[in-house]
Order: sequence, then structure tokens, then C-alpha cells
Amino acid sequence: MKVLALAGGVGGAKLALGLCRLLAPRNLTVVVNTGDDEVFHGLQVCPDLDTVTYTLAGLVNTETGWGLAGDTFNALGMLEQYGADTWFRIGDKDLATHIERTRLLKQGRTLSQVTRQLCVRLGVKASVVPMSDQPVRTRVKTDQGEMAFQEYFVQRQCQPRIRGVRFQGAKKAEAAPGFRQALDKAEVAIFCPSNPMVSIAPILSVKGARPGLRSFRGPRIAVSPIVGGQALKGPAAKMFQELGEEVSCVGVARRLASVCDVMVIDSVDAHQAQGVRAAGLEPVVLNTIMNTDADKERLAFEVLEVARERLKR
Ligand code: FO1
Repeated sequence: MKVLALAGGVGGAKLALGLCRLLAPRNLTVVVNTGDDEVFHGLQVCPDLDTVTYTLAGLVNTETGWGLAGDTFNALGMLEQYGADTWFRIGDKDLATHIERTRLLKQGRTLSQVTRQLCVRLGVKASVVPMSDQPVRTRVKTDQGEMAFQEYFVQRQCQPRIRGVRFQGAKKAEAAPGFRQALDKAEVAIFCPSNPMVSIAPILSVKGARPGLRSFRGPRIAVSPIVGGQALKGPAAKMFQELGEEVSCVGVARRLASVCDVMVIDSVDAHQAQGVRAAGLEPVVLNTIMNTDADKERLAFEVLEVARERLKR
């Protein structure tokens, strides 16, 4: 079964790992949000691409969910001594990724090509592709003004009250070639449990993505990142609440209804199934909590089973 998975950072990467363990590499394309990308110390940093790549390579820091296991922060300490901004904690080994990515981009290669090369070197065989090769920047509108995503998320710890989100550059950004190809060839689209507002929405904002998913021929299955009224990770619940949307899998279903058919909700949310159906999606109740690698594989297996069943219809 050929699968297109859409993912943001930590939560998305977990399901992507489960899928990666079950599918032949040629059958899995993970399209990753690049709206969080930022330049730090003159280097191009792509947090979600790196989180997915490091996770699939078995190198991720499992405590944080991002960065490299066992990394040290000597370079950051030196930068601090020079008076540079160091609120974004880039580890020494992680720094090498950003140096190499920036060098290759400066040679004129596209972000898709660079990502492919980094993946190959780290032994990641599945296709990990950026949503676009053109820059798209998530800008968060808050009660304290508009700011870049990492400023909101890391520097200000999501404290400002959110008023909206926009994706700068999206109108000019094309879906990356690997994304377009997967939209064309995949039999199943899986929305990993990532924040619908700042991980999935930027992916949908690039040219060709939303129409491609609307007319996608196979089953489109989303896994809710909100369980029991709380986000599995990150600020999704706070964002939903501040924007006046229901903080539940039903709120997620309403956001994704135009591009999805099925929503996988957690067993603690079984009572919300009717609300998900009313939002226009078929609810499927599973245990969606992924603490261990076995959990990731099991959930991926069960989501693929839902897809198989739908493909038979
Ligand atoms: N997240 C943090 O909360 N604090 C950090 O200092 C931080 C540094 C960082 C460095 C490299 C990288 O690839 C990711 C990093 N992240 C950090 C995670 C990142 O900000 C978010 O997880 C994503 O952008 C949201 O998906």
C-alpha cells in the first residue's frame, strides 16, 4: 500500500516511525511542515524536518522528542559568551545538520534535494519531503503583536494569547515535487497527530496541496492530536481555546473535514464519536497514545487496517 503521511514535529514523527517500520521504504512518503523553519546564527534550521528525520533514523532525543540523543551544547555556550541570542537550544551535533543543509542550499540545491541527501546519509530510506521548496513562514498573531513561530513557541513559551495564524509566502509556494508525486500515486493519505493549526494548516496552504487532497482518490485518515480535551504535545489545546474552537477531537474534525474522510479518536473520547460524525468524518476509536515504539507500530498497523478496509469497499 502506497502511503502519503502528513506530519509536523514530535507527535507526527511518532506515527511516521510506526508507518516506517511496517511499510517498504518506496511505499512511504512523509510530507513535513516547514512553516516553523527559521534562520539561527546564519544557518537554515528546519525543526520538523529534522525531528522526523532523526526519529526515523533512530537518533532523536526521546526525552524532548526533538534534537539528537546525547547531544552537547558547547557551541551554544560559546555563542552565549559572544552575546548571541541562544534561547533556541541547538546542540553541537544538531548544528552540523544546519551547517551542511545551509552549505548545500547555498550551492543552489533545493530543500527537497538537500533533505534527501541528509536522509540518505543518516540511513533513512523512506521519502521525507518538505511541503515546499519555497519558503513559507508561520506567523502567529497575538495580543502582543505578530511574531515568528519559534519566537512564539520557544522564546515566549506560547504565553501570548493567540488571535490568528498566517503563512507568509504560501501563495507563491508550490507543493514540493515529492509531495505532488505522492498526491498522485499514493493510495492512502494519513494525517499524523500533529497540530491542525500550525503543523497541518501550513502544509495545506501551499499551492496544489488542498485541491490535491480534496480530489485524492483513496481514503484520507486523520489521527486526532487532541485526546481527552488536551493536546498530546504542544500548544494545540491552548490555541483552540483562545480562537474559540472546541478543544476536542470534534474541534479537530471540524478543521480537517474538507480534506479527510475518517478521524481516528482515542478510546477516552469514544463518547465524541457522534460529534465527529456530525462534523462530516467517520469516527474510528483506537488507543492512540504512543509512549513506546511498540505503541507507534501498533497504531500505525491499526490505521493501515482502517485504510485497507476502506480500500476494499
Ligand atoms: N523546542 C523547544 O521547546 N526549545 C528549544 O530550544 C528547541 C530547539 C530546537 C532545536 C532544533 C530543532 O530541530 C528543534 C528544536 N525545538 C526546540 C523544537 C521545535 O521548536 C518545535 O518542536 C517545533 O518547531 C514544533 O513542531
